[in-house]
This record gives sequence, structure tokens and C-alpha cells, in this order.
Amino acid sequence: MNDRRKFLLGATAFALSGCEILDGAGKPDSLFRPVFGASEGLTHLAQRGLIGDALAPEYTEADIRQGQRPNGSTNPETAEYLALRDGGFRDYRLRVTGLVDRPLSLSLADLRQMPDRTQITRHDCVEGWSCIAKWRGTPLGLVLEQAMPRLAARYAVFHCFDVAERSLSGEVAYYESIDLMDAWHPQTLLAWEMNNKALPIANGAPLRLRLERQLGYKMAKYIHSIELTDTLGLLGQGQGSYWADRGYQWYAGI
Ligand SMILES: Nc1nc2c(c(=O)[nH]1)N[C@H]1C(S)=C(S)[C@@H](COP(=O)(O)O)O[C@H]1N2
Ligand SMILES: [Mo]
Repeated sequence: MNDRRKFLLGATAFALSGCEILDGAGKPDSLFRPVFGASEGLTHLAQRGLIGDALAPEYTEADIRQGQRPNGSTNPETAEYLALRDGGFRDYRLRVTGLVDRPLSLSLADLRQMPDRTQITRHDCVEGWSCIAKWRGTPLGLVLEQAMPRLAARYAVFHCFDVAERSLSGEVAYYESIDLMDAWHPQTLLAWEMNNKALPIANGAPLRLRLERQLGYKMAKYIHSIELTDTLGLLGQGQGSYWADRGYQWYAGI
């Protein structure tokens, strides 16, 4: 099957599972209710209204010019991460917790056995650079579906291995979050391969998020676990992500 057909089939499957979830759980209302300051809520709403469930542009192999430029954390140094790295990530388990009926603990092999998607997309960093790379991974929606999210779930929170900030008051591990509509978008992947090779450590091994319609900082690398929640207020300083807590937009639409 060529890539285009595979992609179309994948998108159809997702449209169906997405509807099921949204209709069954009555989530549209909760997804659109602004939770942040009025202006942030409006930006989120306006961007959503404009892009709907559109796909981000996809490119061809010929458009891949250089490697994906590593940015932010590139080499986590916590004991937990180093132990997993030294074992070739064989003992890594992605845990899915929070507002789910069936908490999950998945190895990389488990994830690779699921249907996967490949996409060549452009990564835009808020600092002003872009890279086109090929990403392969497990659609996040397929993983979350297995965990059977509860009706109250509104957000997927990503807890990461890397310490993004050290200060006198302690260490802050990187964290991000997205709403469940973005979580079920067909191009939202838990990526484990980049440019035909196992995801390099510099780019987030063993597992990183691809969220193609938003800026680079949303795409959590070094994913430790995913937690489904009904609020972002209890995370970090309450804005929903490491960078949102430091002044950037939570909804970082491109
Ligand atoms: N865990 C974690 N994820 C992260 C970051 C980080 O520092 N830690 N940096 C973010 C930023 S700002 C960008 S641009 C991308 C960089 O991804 P890359 O290293 O594959 O280019 O990762 C994002 N995800
Ligand atoms: Mo970035």
C-alpha cells in the first residue's frame, strides 16, 4: 500500500474513533470552555474555529535538508533516565494514568506493535527556526483509547524525564499538556523513529510527542508518563506547561 493510501485509511479510522469519543463522552462543550484568562481562551477558540480538524502540511523526502536541530534539553541526566538509556530503553514503560478506567503500562515493543503513522512535517520553534523531518510513531489517540478515558477527562498532560530548570527551590521537570481534540488529531503521534532511525536521544528518546499544528515547545520529548486530567490548575504554576508558566501561550497554534 502506498503512503498516501495508508494515510487516507488512517485518517478515516481516526475520524470514526474521534467522533465516537466526542459524541459518546459529550466532550465538545468541555473542550471549548475557556479555562485560562479570557484572551487566552479566545485565542484558543479563534484558532480552533479557523483550523478545525485540518491537517498540517506534509512534505516529501526531497524536502528533508538537514537533520532535526536538537533544542531545549538534549541529554537528560536524571538517574532514572540514565538507567533506562543504559539498558537501551528495554525497561522503559509508558504509563498512562489519571482519569482513565484502565491505566496502562506499555513498553516500546508494545507501542511498535500497534498501527503506526509516518509523516514528513515542518517543526517551527518559537525562536524562529524550522526543520523538516520524517516522523514515525503510534497515534496518541489509539493509545489513549486503550486506557478508556473517563467522561471528565479534558487534557492529556505529559510528564518528562528531563530537568528543565534547577533553582534553590528545587528541580523542575519539563511538562506539557494538550486538549483531547488535539490528542485525537490524526497527526498527533507518540514518535519513536526520526528520519528512518530510532529516535535519537537529542531529539527525545525513547518517546516524544509530535503535534504538527503547534509550535515546537508543545512537543514534549523524553516522555515519562501521560496523565489525563480535568484541569491544568494543579500542574506547575497553573498555565498548563513549562513554557506557558514562563509567559508563552498554552495553545501555540501556527
Ligand atoms: N522534555 C522536553 N521537551 C521539549 C523541550 C525540552 O527542553 N524538554 N524543548 C522543546 C522545544 S522549545 C523544541 S523547539 C523542541 C525541540 O525538539 P528537537 O530537539 O527534536 O528539535 O522540543 C520541545 N520539547
Ligand atoms: Mo522551541
